Amino acid sequence: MFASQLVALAVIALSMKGVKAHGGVLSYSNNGQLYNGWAPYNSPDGQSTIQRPWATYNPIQDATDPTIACNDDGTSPTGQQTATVAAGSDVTAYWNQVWPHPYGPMFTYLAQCPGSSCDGVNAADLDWFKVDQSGLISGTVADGYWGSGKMIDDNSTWTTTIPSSVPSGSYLIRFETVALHSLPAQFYPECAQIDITGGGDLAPTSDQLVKFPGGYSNDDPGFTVDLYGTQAQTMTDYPMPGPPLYGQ
Ligand SMILES: *[C@@H]1O[C@H](CO)[C@@H](O)[C@H](O)[C@H]1NC(C)=O
Ligand SMILES: [Cu+2]
Repeated sequence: MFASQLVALAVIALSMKGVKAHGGVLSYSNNGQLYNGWAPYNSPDGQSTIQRPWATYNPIQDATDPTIACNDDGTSPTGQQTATVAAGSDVTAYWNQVWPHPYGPMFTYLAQCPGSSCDGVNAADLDWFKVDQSGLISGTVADGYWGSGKMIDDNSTWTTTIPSSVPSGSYLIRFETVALHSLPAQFYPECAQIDITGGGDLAPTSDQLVKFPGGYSNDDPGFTVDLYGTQAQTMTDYPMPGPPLYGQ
């Protein structure tokens, strides 16, 4: 995609939404059921959703930001709900349309909560493991096809299969898109509460577990890559940030 098309997309998003060309995960689906997300610009009173509250459409631009786990302070409101999700099933996250940033990776993380519910659990206290990622799919870092480009092509959605090997229990699921068209990188993470049923017995290993903040650094090559530099024009390997993928 060319810069002029990017600008055109941004202008469309701007005029349609009346807000900046940013955003986040607005809803989810699993097994044919749609779950509305948190509405960050509405009053928190009476909101009841599986999503953890989040603060703003603006990106986080510090990989060690205290809100990098879920784009908020990590706590749940009184109306917090939890979706029951079967291990092995697909969870889809819907970003606002049309997502304007086609250059950058996609990630999905899970974190198990210590008790029988994630209610009230601070997302920054949890140990997260990565269950899905998509970086540079084809082409070069300069103008290739990225996970976030695929997300846009898929109706601004990303679908992750909950591994059937994951132990049953209460989890936060963290969908994230990272935009690299300007630096510092733009992080867009949001989280939802799910109870995974019918799971397996493969716990993540210690090297697969990270805290947020903690799992990312502002020096990670995958977050400092310059799309407009000479090197990017021949670079076809994108260094995936974060811990190694679960189950491999
Ligand atoms: C695309 O996503 C929107 C929500 O953002 C949804 O209302 C619509 O049904 C989706 N379209 C298709 C073809 O799935
Ligand atoms: Cu944006």
